[in-house]
Amino acid sequence: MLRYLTAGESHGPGLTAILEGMPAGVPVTAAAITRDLQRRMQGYGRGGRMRIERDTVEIQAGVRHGKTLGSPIALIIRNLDWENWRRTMAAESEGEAGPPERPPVTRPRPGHADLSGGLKFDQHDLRNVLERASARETAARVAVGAVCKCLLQEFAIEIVGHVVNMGGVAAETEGLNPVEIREQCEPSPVRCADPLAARAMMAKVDDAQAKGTSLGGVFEVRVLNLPVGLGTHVHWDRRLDGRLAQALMSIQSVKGVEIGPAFEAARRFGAEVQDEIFYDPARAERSGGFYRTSNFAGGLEGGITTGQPLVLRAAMKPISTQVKPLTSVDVLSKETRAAGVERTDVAAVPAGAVVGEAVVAFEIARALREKFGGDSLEEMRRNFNAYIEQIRRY
Ligand code: EPS
Repeated sequence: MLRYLTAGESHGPGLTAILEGMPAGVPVTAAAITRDLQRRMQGYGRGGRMRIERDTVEIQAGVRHGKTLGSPIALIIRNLDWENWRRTMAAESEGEAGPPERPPVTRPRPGHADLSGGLKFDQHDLRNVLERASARETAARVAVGAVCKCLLQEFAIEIVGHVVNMGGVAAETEGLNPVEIREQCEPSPVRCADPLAARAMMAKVDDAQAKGTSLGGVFEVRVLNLPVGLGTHVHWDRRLDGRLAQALMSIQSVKGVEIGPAFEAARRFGAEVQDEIFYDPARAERSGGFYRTSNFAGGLEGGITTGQPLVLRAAMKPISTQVKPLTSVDVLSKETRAAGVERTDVAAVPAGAVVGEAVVAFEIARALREKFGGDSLEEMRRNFNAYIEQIRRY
């Protein structure tokens, strides 16, 4: 089984991830992982932290001479900001480390994990909660996802994440194919394939910044070239729709997930929103020649891939830290106070799209490993090819 763990605080020495269950022989380079880490750092609306960091990965285990060994893969991303937080975030006692550079955090921010986490873990310095709740942790997930993308690439499966709405400004991407979306969103400062909308989104970011507030939005992740049959209908915790939703929903700030045009389809008659089935053995190699001319299902039926592109959308609420703070209560004095202000981003939806790619890459890689197994890439590939042959003969 493919699984991973991450560890690390936002202003601690760094982030660590361990990914286990990759087959041996998959080409993986630190450069490929670092490329995605740097994509995650970008985006109009990012704050001061991204000017300090230069996220790069160190591969500590599981890869030799550019290929996976089949053993656990350990990845480290160092926090350059750690230098400014050594005493505040020291593992040693205050006596040993010296006085913290910053006072304790006692005024919880509405919307962040500060208060719920402080009460639950019985912590009165809310830094003990917010350091791990911070979206900095997503750098570790992006590193894991980049390794998973290396596996997916061996099966010609591709992933593209892009921003479709920011602060209420909608991108117009009808008529663009995924290759065009990728080409147009990659150089965009807001990772948006519609240049007109991108400009309006940036103006909205400026507006939010001037008002001392933040912006949310919606990003979309598409997965192409999937075979039919990943995931299963037989049990709730192995349905791929459920797993993908959980993966996306667990990204900091995400409050909603949609598969295909789910909320629009819910308003229409059933006959208008199913994907009718056609057959032509010359096309749709990865779905046995069966094909559809629409994709209302977003690439999943019964928790199983259909062979159509996967289309997933996630809604990010505006980041909870407000430069112009909202009302809160000091957890020590219990008096009404303005919420604490931590350094923050105005908007992180473009980064969210990169994190979305990563968590989806992991879930697809996991589903592939479950279906095709194998201890080496070659064994996995044989199993994959035999299956494609099986559905061709179906
Ligand atoms: C982030 C690092 C954080 C924030 C942001 C995302 O760094 P710092 O707190 O030092 O500025 O910029 O996280 C949040 C806004 C949040 O509320 O968690 C990153 O690396 O993506």
